[in-house]
Amino acid sequence: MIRSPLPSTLGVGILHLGLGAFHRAHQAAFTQDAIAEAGGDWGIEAVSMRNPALAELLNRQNGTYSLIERRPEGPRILEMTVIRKARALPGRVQEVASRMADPAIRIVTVTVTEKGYGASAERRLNLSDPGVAHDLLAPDEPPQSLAGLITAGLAKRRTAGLGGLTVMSCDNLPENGRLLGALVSEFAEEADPSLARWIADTCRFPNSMVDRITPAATDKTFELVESEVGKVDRAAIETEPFRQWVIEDDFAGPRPAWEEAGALIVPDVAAFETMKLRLLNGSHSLIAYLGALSGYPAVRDVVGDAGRRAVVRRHMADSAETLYSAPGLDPDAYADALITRFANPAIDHRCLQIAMDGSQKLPQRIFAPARTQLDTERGIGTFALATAAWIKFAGGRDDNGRGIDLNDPLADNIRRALAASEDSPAARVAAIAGLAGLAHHGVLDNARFLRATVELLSLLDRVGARAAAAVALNSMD
Ligand code: CS2
Repeated sequence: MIRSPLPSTLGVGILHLGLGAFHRAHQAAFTQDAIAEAGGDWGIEAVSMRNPALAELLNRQNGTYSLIERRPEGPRILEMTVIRKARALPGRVQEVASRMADPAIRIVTVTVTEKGYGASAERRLNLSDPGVAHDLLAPDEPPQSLAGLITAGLAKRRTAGLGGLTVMSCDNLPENGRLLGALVSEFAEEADPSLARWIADTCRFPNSMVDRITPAATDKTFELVESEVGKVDRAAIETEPFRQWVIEDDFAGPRPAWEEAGALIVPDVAAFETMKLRLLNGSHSLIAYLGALSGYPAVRDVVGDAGRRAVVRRHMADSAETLYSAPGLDPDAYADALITRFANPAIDHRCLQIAMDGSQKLPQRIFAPARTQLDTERGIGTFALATAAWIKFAGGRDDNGRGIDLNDPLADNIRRALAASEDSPAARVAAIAGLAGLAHHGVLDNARFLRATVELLSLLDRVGARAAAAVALNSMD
Protein backbone atom coordinates (compact mmCIF):
# COMPACT_ATOMS: atom_id res chain seq x y z
CA MET A 1 0.00 0.00 0.00
CA ILE A 2 1.23 3.47 -0.87
CA ARG A 3 0.99 5.63 2.24
CA SER A 4 -0.79 8.97 2.10
CA PRO A 5 1.70 11.85 2.08
CA LEU A 6 -0.74 14.25 3.77
CA PRO A 7 -0.09 15.62 7.27
CA SER A 8 -2.42 14.41 10.02
CA THR A 9 -3.08 18.06 10.90
CA LEU A 10 -4.61 18.85 7.48
CA GLY A 11 -7.48 21.34 7.80
CA VAL A 12 -10.75 21.28 5.87
CA GLY A 13 -11.51 23.63 2.94
CA ILE A 14 -14.06 21.66 0.89
CA LEU A 15 -17.54 20.48 1.77
CA HIS A 16 -18.59 17.61 -0.49
CA LEU A 17 -22.19 16.49 -1.00
CA GLY A 18 -22.54 12.83 -2.06
CA LEU A 19 -20.11 10.39 -0.48
CA GLY A 20 -20.38 7.68 -3.14
CA ALA A 21 -17.55 5.60 -4.57
CA PHE A 22 -17.10 8.02 -7.48
CA HIS A 23 -16.20 10.96 -5.25
CA ARG A 24 -13.79 8.83 -3.24
CA ALA A 25 -12.08 7.62 -6.42
CA HIS A 26 -12.07 10.89 -8.36
CA GLN A 27 -12.20 14.30 -6.68
CA ALA A 28 -10.72 12.93 -3.43
CA ALA A 29 -7.77 11.41 -5.34
CA PHE A 30 -7.11 14.60 -7.34
CA THR A 31 -7.36 16.70 -4.18
CA GLN A 32 -5.06 14.46 -2.15
CA ASP A 33 -2.42 14.64 -4.91
CA ALA A 34 -2.86 18.40 -5.34
CA ILE A 35 -2.27 18.97 -1.62
CA ALA A 36 0.73 16.63 -1.69
CA GLU A 37 2.22 18.74 -4.50
CA ALA A 38 1.25 22.25 -3.51
CA GLY A 39 -0.04 22.18 0.08
CA GLY A 40 -3.06 24.04 1.42
CA ASP A 41 -5.73 23.14 3.94
CA TRP A 42 -7.98 21.53 1.38
CA GLY A 43 -9.12 18.51 3.36
CA ILE A 44 -12.65 17.37 2.58
CA GLU A 45 -15.67 17.09 4.83
CA ALA A 46 -17.98 14.71 2.97
CA VAL A 47 -21.70 14.29 3.38
CA SER A 48 -23.50 11.04 2.73
CA MET A 49 -26.89 12.10 1.36
CA ARG A 50 -28.78 8.92 2.20
CA ASN A 51 -26.54 6.41 3.94
CA PRO A 52 -25.68 7.24 7.57
CA ALA A 53 -23.93 3.87 7.97
CA LEU A 54 -21.29 4.87 5.40
CA ALA A 55 -20.56 8.12 7.25
CA GLU A 56 -20.25 6.21 10.54
CA LEU A 57 -17.97 3.63 8.94
CA LEU A 58 -15.65 6.28 7.52
CA ASN A 59 -15.56 8.23 10.79
CA ARG A 60 -14.63 5.06 12.69
CA GLN A 61 -11.61 4.91 10.35
CA ASN A 62 -10.88 8.65 10.79
CA GLY A 63 -11.95 9.20 7.19
CA THR A 64 -9.25 6.94 5.77
CA TYR A 65 -9.88 4.25 3.17
CA SER A 66 -7.98 2.22 0.60
CA LEU A 67 -8.27 3.11 -3.07
CA ILE A 68 -7.42 0.20 -5.38
CA GLU A 69 -6.33 1.11 -8.90
CA ARG A 70 -7.18 -1.92 -11.04
CA ARG A 71 -4.42 -2.00 -13.64
CA PRO A 72 -4.29 -4.86 -16.14
CA GLU A 73 -0.80 -5.72 -14.82
CA GLY A 74 -1.96 -5.84 -11.20
CA PRO A 75 -3.53 -3.64 -8.54
CA ARG A 76 -2.01 -0.62 -6.83
CA ILE A 77 -3.43 0.30 -3.43
CA LEU A 78 -3.31 3.87 -2.14
CA GLU A 79 -4.03 5.03 1.37
CA MET A 80 -6.48 7.93 1.24
CA THR A 81 -6.61 10.45 4.08
CA VAL A 82 -7.95 13.59 2.40
CA ILE A 83 -11.46 13.08 3.79
CA ARG A 84 -11.20 14.50 7.29
CA LYS A 85 -14.73 13.92 8.43
CA ALA A 86 -17.93 12.34 7.16
CA ARG A 87 -21.45 13.47 7.92
CA ALA A 88 -24.85 11.99 7.22
CA LEU A 89 -27.61 14.22 5.86
CA PRO A 90 -30.75 12.39 7.05
CA GLY A 91 -32.05 14.15 10.17
CA ARG A 92 -29.15 16.63 10.15
CA VAL A 93 -29.94 18.93 7.27
CA GLN A 94 -29.54 22.22 9.19
CA GLU A 95 -26.24 21.04 10.64
CA VAL A 96 -24.92 20.25 7.15
CA ALA A 97 -26.24 23.56 5.75
CA SER A 98 -24.44 25.38 8.60
CA ARG A 99 -21.12 23.97 7.42
CA MET A 100 -21.40 26.29 4.40
CA ALA A 101 -21.15 29.18 6.87
CA ASP A 102 -17.71 28.10 8.10
CA PRO A 103 -15.08 30.60 6.89
CA ALA A 104 -12.63 27.72 6.28
CA ILE A 105 -14.98 26.20 3.66
CA ARG A 106 -14.38 27.84 0.28
CA ILE A 107 -15.71 25.20 -2.11
CA VAL A 108 -18.72 22.89 -2.16
CA THR A 109 -18.46 19.97 -4.58
CA VAL A 110 -21.41 17.80 -5.56
CA THR A 111 -21.86 14.21 -6.82
CA VAL A 112 -25.48 13.21 -6.33
CA THR A 113 -26.09 11.50 -9.73
CA GLU A 114 -28.31 12.83 -12.49
CA LYS A 115 -31.58 12.31 -10.66
CA GLY A 116 -30.29 14.07 -7.53
CA TYR A 117 -30.70 17.53 -9.09
CA GLY A 118 -34.50 17.57 -9.12
CA ALA A 119 -34.39 19.18 -12.57
CA SER A 120 -37.14 19.06 -15.17
CA ALA A 121 -36.62 18.25 -18.84
CA GLU A 122 -36.42 22.05 -19.34
CA ARG A 123 -33.61 22.29 -16.75
CA ARG A 124 -35.78 24.09 -14.22
CA LEU A 125 -36.91 22.96 -10.76
CA ASN A 126 -39.01 19.85 -11.30
CA LEU A 127 -42.23 20.32 -9.38
CA SER A 128 -42.96 16.58 -9.62
CA ASP A 129 -39.78 15.82 -7.68
CA PRO A 130 -40.95 15.09 -4.10
CA GLY A 131 -37.99 16.93 -2.53
CA VAL A 132 -38.45 20.04 -4.66
CA ALA A 133 -42.23 20.05 -4.11
CA HIS A 134 -41.73 19.69 -0.36
CA ASP A 135 -39.23 22.54 -0.18
CA LEU A 136 -41.39 24.95 -2.14
CA LEU A 137 -44.53 24.11 -0.17
CA ALA A 138 -42.92 24.00 3.28
CA PRO A 139 -40.14 26.60 3.24
CA ASP A 140 -39.88 26.59 7.05
CA GLU A 141 -39.05 22.89 7.25
CA PRO A 142 -35.54 21.48 6.65
CA PRO A 143 -35.00 21.24 2.89
CA GLN A 144 -35.11 17.89 1.11
CA SER A 145 -33.86 18.89 -2.35
CA LEU A 146 -30.31 19.64 -3.43
CA ALA A 147 -31.19 23.20 -4.48
CA GLY A 148 -33.00 23.70 -1.16
CA LEU A 149 -30.01 22.47 0.84
CA ILE A 150 -27.48 24.62 -1.02
CA THR A 151 -29.73 27.68 -0.85
CA ALA A 152 -30.16 27.18 2.92
CA GLY A 153 -26.38 26.89 3.35
CA LEU A 154 -25.70 29.99 1.26
CA ALA A 155 -28.31 31.95 3.25
CA LYS A 156 -26.44 31.04 6.43
CA ARG A 157 -23.18 32.10 4.84
CA ARG A 158 -24.57 35.49 3.88
CA THR A 159 -25.97 35.97 7.41
CA ALA A 160 -22.54 35.15 8.82
CA GLY A 161 -21.16 38.05 6.76
CA LEU A 162 -18.83 35.84 4.73
CA GLY A 163 -17.94 36.01 1.04
CA GLY A 164 -19.51 33.70 -1.54
CA LEU A 165 -18.67 30.08 -2.26
CA THR A 166 -17.69 28.11 -5.31
CA VAL A 167 -20.27 25.34 -5.82
CA MET A 168 -19.04 22.78 -8.32
CA SER A 169 -21.15 19.99 -9.78
CA CYS A 170 -19.18 16.84 -10.62
CA ASP A 171 -22.02 14.85 -12.16
CA ASN A 172 -22.41 13.62 -15.73
CA LEU A 173 -24.77 16.33 -16.92
CA PRO A 174 -24.31 18.84 -19.72
CA GLU A 175 -23.22 22.22 -18.37
CA ASN A 176 -23.55 20.76 -14.90
CA GLY A 177 -22.44 23.94 -13.14
CA ARG A 178 -24.84 26.15 -15.09
CA LEU A 179 -27.66 23.74 -14.30
CA LEU A 180 -26.92 23.72 -10.58
CA GLY A 181 -26.52 27.50 -10.52
CA ALA A 182 -29.85 27.95 -12.32
CA LEU A 183 -31.69 25.61 -9.93
CA VAL A 184 -30.24 27.32 -6.85
CA SER A 185 -31.04 30.73 -8.29
CA GLU A 186 -34.63 29.72 -9.08
CA PHE A 187 -35.00 28.36 -5.58
CA ALA A 188 -33.44 31.38 -3.88
CA GLU A 189 -35.62 33.72 -5.96
CA GLU A 190 -38.68 31.96 -4.48
CA ALA A 191 -37.32 32.13 -0.94
CA ASP A 192 -35.78 35.62 -0.89
CA PRO A 193 -34.89 37.66 -3.99
CA SER A 194 -32.17 39.56 -2.12
CA LEU A 195 -30.48 36.20 -1.38
CA ALA A 196 -30.70 35.33 -5.07
CA ARG A 197 -28.91 38.60 -5.87
CA TRP A 198 -26.21 37.94 -3.26
CA ILE A 199 -25.64 34.47 -4.73
CA ALA A 200 -25.42 35.86 -8.26
CA ASP A 201 -22.94 38.52 -7.14
CA THR A 202 -20.66 36.44 -4.93
CA CYS A 203 -20.94 32.72 -5.74
CA ARG A 204 -19.67 30.75 -8.75
CA PHE A 205 -20.94 27.50 -10.25
CA PRO A 206 -18.18 26.27 -12.60
CA ASN A 207 -18.87 23.53 -15.11
CA SER A 208 -16.67 20.46 -14.85
CA MET A 209 -16.14 17.26 -16.78
CA VAL A 210 -15.28 14.29 -14.57
CA ASP A 211 -14.08 10.90 -15.70
CA ARG A 212 -13.02 7.75 -13.91
CA ILE A 213 -14.67 4.36 -14.27
CA THR A 214 -15.56 3.26 -10.76
CA PRO A 215 -17.44 0.00 -10.30
CA ALA A 216 -19.33 -0.57 -7.07
CA ALA A 217 -17.12 -2.21 -4.42
CA THR A 218 -17.71 -5.92 -3.85
CA ASP A 219 -16.43 -8.57 -1.44
CA LYS A 220 -13.49 -9.00 -3.84
CA THR A 221 -12.51 -5.38 -3.18
CA PHE A 222 -12.51 -5.93 0.57
CA GLU A 223 -10.73 -9.30 0.30
CA LEU A 224 -7.93 -7.80 -1.77
CA VAL A 225 -7.33 -5.02 0.75
CA GLU A 226 -7.40 -7.49 3.62
CA SER A 227 -4.87 -9.78 1.98
CA GLU A 228 -2.56 -7.01 0.71
CA VAL A 229 -2.80 -4.48 3.53
CA GLY A 230 -3.66 -6.82 6.37
CA LYS A 231 -6.65 -4.93 7.66
CA VAL A 232 -10.39 -4.95 7.22
CA ASP A 233 -11.56 -1.88 5.30
CA ARG A 234 -15.23 -1.92 4.35
CA ALA A 235 -14.89 1.63 2.95
CA ALA A 236 -12.33 0.46 0.37
CA ILE A 237 -13.16 1.12 -3.26
CA GLU A 238 -11.70 0.21 -6.60
CA THR A 239 -11.29 2.16 -9.81
CA GLU A 240 -9.45 2.22 -13.14
CA PRO A 241 -6.00 3.81 -13.42
CA PHE A 242 -7.21 6.49 -15.89
CA ARG A 243 -8.65 9.71 -14.51
CA GLN A 244 -9.56 13.06 -16.02
CA TRP A 245 -10.98 16.29 -14.65
CA VAL A 246 -11.57 19.37 -16.76
CA ILE A 247 -12.68 22.36 -14.73
CA GLU A 248 -13.99 25.72 -15.85
CA ASP A 249 -11.79 28.47 -14.48
CA ASP A 250 -14.53 30.27 -12.61
CA PHE A 251 -14.01 30.36 -8.84
CA ALA A 252 -15.38 32.64 -6.14
CA GLY A 253 -12.19 32.35 -4.10
CA PRO A 254 -9.09 30.16 -3.72
CA ARG A 255 -8.93 26.52 -4.81
CA PRO A 256 -6.57 23.57 -4.50
CA ALA A 257 -3.82 23.39 -7.14
CA TRP A 258 -5.71 20.62 -8.93
CA GLU A 259 -3.68 21.24 -12.07
CA GLU A 260 -0.67 19.86 -10.13
CA ALA A 261 -2.56 16.58 -9.99
CA GLY A 262 -3.27 16.60 -13.73
CA ALA A 263 -6.62 18.41 -13.88
CA LEU A 264 -7.14 20.85 -16.74
CA ILE A 265 -8.36 24.28 -15.70
CA VAL A 266 -9.80 25.85 -18.85
CA PRO A 267 -12.00 28.79 -19.88
CA ASP A 268 -14.67 26.50 -21.38
CA VAL A 269 -15.28 22.80 -20.67
CA ALA A 270 -18.25 22.29 -22.99
CA ALA A 271 -16.35 20.58 -25.80
CA PHE A 272 -14.67 18.10 -23.41
CA GLU A 273 -17.87 17.47 -21.54
CA THR A 274 -19.94 16.81 -24.66
CA MET A 275 -17.29 14.42 -25.97
CA LYS A 276 -17.20 12.52 -22.70
CA LEU A 277 -20.97 12.35 -22.26
CA ARG A 278 -21.56 11.16 -25.83
CA LEU A 279 -18.57 8.91 -26.48
CA LEU A 280 -17.99 7.38 -23.05
CA ASN A 281 -21.32 7.57 -21.28
CA GLY A 282 -23.39 7.11 -24.45
CA SER A 283 -21.48 3.95 -25.38
CA HIS A 284 -21.68 2.80 -21.79
CA SER A 285 -25.46 2.94 -21.90
CA LEU A 286 -25.56 1.13 -25.26
CA ILE A 287 -23.25 -1.57 -23.86
CA ALA A 288 -25.15 -1.78 -20.58
CA TYR A 289 -28.55 -2.47 -22.20
CA LEU A 290 -27.19 -4.91 -24.77
CA GLY A 291 -25.24 -6.67 -22.01
CA ALA A 292 -28.06 -6.76 -19.49
CA LEU A 293 -30.44 -8.21 -22.11
CA SER A 294 -27.91 -10.83 -23.25
CA GLY A 295 -26.95 -11.91 -19.74
CA TYR A 296 -23.41 -10.52 -19.91
CA PRO A 297 -22.57 -9.32 -16.41
CA ALA A 298 -19.90 -6.73 -17.18
CA VAL A 299 -18.88 -4.12 -19.76
CA ARG A 300 -15.69 -6.03 -20.52
CA ASP A 301 -17.77 -9.11 -21.45
CA VAL A 302 -19.81 -7.12 -23.96
CA VAL A 303 -16.79 -5.58 -25.68
CA GLY A 304 -14.91 -8.89 -25.51
CA ASP A 305 -16.38 -9.89 -28.87
CA ALA A 306 -15.19 -8.30 -32.14
CA GLY A 307 -18.70 -7.91 -33.61
CA ARG A 308 -20.08 -6.08 -30.60
CA ARG A 309 -16.90 -4.04 -30.28
CA ALA A 310 -17.44 -2.88 -33.85
CA VAL A 311 -20.95 -1.65 -33.00
CA VAL A 312 -19.63 0.23 -29.99
CA ARG A 313 -16.81 1.78 -32.03
CA ARG A 314 -19.32 2.76 -34.71
CA HIS A 315 -21.42 4.42 -32.03
CA MET A 316 -18.41 6.42 -30.91
CA ALA A 317 -17.62 7.43 -34.50
CA ASP A 318 -21.22 8.56 -35.11
CA SER A 319 -21.25 10.42 -31.79
CA ALA A 320 -17.98 12.11 -32.72
CA GLU A 321 -19.74 13.57 -35.80
CA THR A 322 -21.97 15.55 -33.43
CA LEU A 323 -19.08 17.32 -31.66
CA TYR A 324 -17.56 20.65 -32.47
CA SER A 325 -13.80 20.84 -32.50
CA ALA A 326 -11.73 22.54 -29.83
CA PRO A 327 -7.99 22.75 -29.17
CA GLY A 328 -6.72 19.64 -27.44
CA LEU A 329 -9.75 17.56 -28.39
CA ASP A 330 -9.08 14.35 -30.32
CA PRO A 331 -12.29 12.28 -30.41
CA ASP A 332 -10.71 9.53 -32.50
CA ALA A 333 -7.86 8.91 -30.08
CA TYR A 334 -10.32 9.25 -27.19
CA ALA A 335 -12.56 6.58 -28.72
CA ASP A 336 -9.67 4.15 -29.25
CA ALA A 337 -8.53 4.66 -25.67
CA LEU A 338 -12.08 4.10 -24.47
CA ILE A 339 -12.26 0.69 -26.11
CA THR A 340 -9.11 -0.30 -24.19
CA ARG A 341 -10.52 1.12 -20.95
CA PHE A 342 -13.81 -0.73 -21.41
CA ALA A 343 -11.95 -3.98 -22.10
CA ASN A 344 -9.69 -3.67 -19.00
CA PRO A 345 -9.73 -7.27 -17.71
CA ALA A 346 -9.14 -6.08 -14.14
CA ILE A 347 -12.30 -3.93 -14.04
CA ASP A 348 -15.55 -5.68 -13.32
CA HIS A 349 -18.04 -2.93 -14.18
CA ARG A 350 -21.55 -4.35 -14.00
CA CYS A 351 -23.94 -3.60 -16.85
CA LEU A 352 -26.77 -3.31 -14.33
CA GLN A 353 -24.95 -0.52 -12.47
CA ILE A 354 -24.81 1.57 -15.63
CA ALA A 355 -28.29 0.54 -16.80
CA MET A 356 -30.03 2.18 -13.86
CA ASP A 357 -31.73 5.58 -14.22
CA GLY A 358 -31.93 5.36 -18.01
CA SER A 359 -34.60 8.05 -18.20
CA GLN A 360 -32.13 10.47 -16.59
CA LYS A 361 -29.10 9.40 -18.62
CA LEU A 362 -30.30 8.81 -22.18
CA PRO A 363 -31.32 12.44 -22.84
CA GLN A 364 -27.74 13.80 -22.82
CA ARG A 365 -26.02 10.57 -23.86
CA ILE A 366 -28.20 9.32 -26.71
CA PHE A 367 -31.09 11.65 -27.56
CA ALA A 368 -29.14 14.94 -27.76
CA PRO A 369 -26.52 13.60 -30.22
CA ALA A 370 -29.25 11.74 -32.14
CA ARG A 371 -31.01 15.10 -32.54
CA THR A 372 -27.87 16.52 -34.16
CA GLN A 373 -27.54 13.49 -36.44
CA LEU A 374 -31.15 13.90 -37.54
CA ASP A 375 -30.67 17.60 -38.17
CA THR A 376 -27.58 16.97 -40.29
CA GLU A 377 -29.08 13.87 -41.95
CA ARG A 378 -26.38 11.51 -40.75
CA GLY A 379 -26.36 8.02 -39.25
CA ILE A 380 -28.72 7.34 -36.36
CA GLY A 381 -28.54 3.52 -36.28
CA THR A 382 -26.58 3.06 -33.05
CA PHE A 383 -28.62 5.74 -31.26
CA ALA A 384 -31.81 3.94 -32.26
CA LEU A 385 -30.24 0.63 -31.16
CA ALA A 386 -29.45 2.03 -27.69
CA THR A 387 -32.99 3.39 -27.45
CA ALA A 388 -34.56 0.11 -28.56
CA ALA A 389 -32.38 -1.87 -26.13
CA TRP A 390 -33.40 0.47 -23.30
CA ILE A 391 -37.09 0.06 -24.17
CA LYS A 392 -36.70 -3.72 -24.23
CA PHE A 393 -34.80 -3.61 -20.92
CA ALA A 394 -37.55 -1.44 -19.43
CA GLY A 395 -40.00 -4.20 -20.32
CA GLY A 396 -38.52 -6.10 -17.37
CA ARG A 397 -37.29 -9.36 -18.99
CA ASP A 398 -33.94 -10.31 -20.47
CA ASP A 399 -33.44 -12.52 -23.52
CA ASN A 400 -33.37 -15.63 -21.32
CA GLY A 401 -36.69 -14.73 -19.72
CA ARG A 402 -35.14 -13.66 -16.44
CA GLY A 403 -36.78 -10.73 -14.64
CA ILE A 404 -35.05 -7.33 -14.65
CA ASP A 405 -35.62 -5.02 -11.73
CA LEU A 406 -36.13 -1.58 -13.29
CA ASN A 407 -34.27 0.98 -11.20
CA ASP A 408 -35.31 4.43 -12.44
CA PRO A 409 -37.09 7.45 -10.96
CA LEU A 410 -39.68 7.10 -13.75
CA ALA A 411 -39.97 3.31 -13.22
CA ASP A 412 -43.64 3.37 -12.17
CA ASN A 413 -44.67 5.50 -15.15
CA ILE A 414 -42.57 3.38 -17.52
CA ARG A 415 -44.12 0.14 -16.23
CA ARG A 416 -47.62 1.59 -16.41
CA ALA A 417 -47.10 2.92 -19.94
CA LEU A 418 -45.73 -0.40 -21.20
CA ALA A 419 -48.41 -2.45 -19.41
CA ALA A 420 -51.14 -0.32 -21.03
CA SER A 421 -49.68 -0.65 -24.51
CA GLU A 422 -49.95 -3.53 -26.91
CA ASP A 423 -46.96 -5.86 -27.22
CA SER A 424 -45.90 -4.83 -30.70
CA PRO A 425 -42.58 -2.96 -31.01
CA ALA A 426 -44.38 0.06 -32.49
CA ALA A 427 -46.76 0.25 -29.54
CA ARG A 428 -43.97 -0.08 -26.96
CA VAL A 429 -41.90 2.62 -28.63
CA ALA A 430 -44.97 4.89 -28.76
CA ALA A 431 -45.64 4.24 -25.06
CA ILE A 432 -42.14 5.34 -24.09
CA ALA A 433 -42.22 8.29 -26.51
CA GLY A 434 -45.31 9.54 -24.67
CA LEU A 435 -43.78 9.42 -21.17
CA ALA A 436 -44.19 12.68 -19.29
CA GLY A 437 -40.88 14.09 -18.06
CA LEU A 438 -38.63 12.25 -20.53
CA ALA A 439 -36.33 14.80 -22.21
CA HIS A 440 -36.03 13.10 -25.59
CA HIS A 441 -35.17 16.26 -27.52
CA GLY A 442 -37.90 15.52 -30.04
CA VAL A 443 -36.16 12.43 -31.40
CA LEU A 444 -39.04 10.23 -30.29
CA ASP A 445 -41.35 12.43 -32.37
CA ASN A 446 -39.21 12.05 -35.46
CA ALA A 447 -40.52 9.62 -38.06
CA ARG A 448 -37.07 8.48 -39.22
CA PHE A 449 -35.86 7.85 -35.67
CA LEU A 450 -39.09 6.11 -34.68
CA ARG A 451 -38.94 3.85 -37.73
CA ALA A 452 -35.35 2.81 -36.96
CA THR A 453 -36.12 2.22 -33.28
CA VAL A 454 -39.19 0.10 -34.03
CA GLU A 455 -37.22 -2.00 -36.54
CA LEU A 456 -34.39 -2.55 -34.07
CA LEU A 457 -36.74 -3.39 -31.22
CA SER A 458 -38.39 -6.00 -33.36
CA LEU A 459 -34.95 -7.36 -34.29
CA LEU A 460 -34.06 -7.52 -30.58
CA ASP A 461 -37.33 -9.36 -29.93
CA ARG A 462 -36.66 -11.82 -32.76
CA VAL A 463 -32.98 -12.69 -32.41
CA GLY A 464 -31.95 -11.36 -28.99
CA ALA A 465 -29.37 -8.72 -28.12
CA ARG A 466 -26.32 -10.97 -28.57
CA ALA A 467 -26.97 -11.43 -32.27
CA ALA A 468 -28.89 -8.23 -32.94
CA ALA A 469 -25.96 -5.86 -32.57
CA ALA A 470 -23.91 -7.43 -35.36
CA VAL A 471 -26.95 -7.91 -37.63
CA ALA A 472 -27.94 -4.30 -37.07
CA LEU A 473 -24.47 -3.00 -37.88
CA ASN A 474 -24.62 -4.50 -41.35
CA SER A 475 -27.81 -2.71 -42.24
CA MET A 476 -27.21 0.60 -40.48
CA ASP A 477 -27.47 3.88 -42.33
C1 CS2 B 1 -21.49 5.28 -16.16
C2 CS2 B 1 -20.61 6.33 -15.49
O1 CS2 B 1 -22.89 4.45 -14.47
C3 CS2 B 1 -22.84 5.12 -15.50
O2 CS2 B 1 -23.83 5.62 -15.99
O3 CS2 B 1 -21.62 5.60 -17.51
O4 CS2 B 1 -20.67 6.24 -14.10
C4 CS2 B 1 -19.15 6.23 -15.97
O5 CS2 B 1 -18.54 5.05 -15.51
C5 CS2 B 1 -18.33 7.43 -15.51
O6 CS2 B 1 -18.94 8.60 -15.94
C6 CS2 B 1 -16.90 7.33 -16.02
O7 CS2 B 1 -16.25 8.52 -15.85
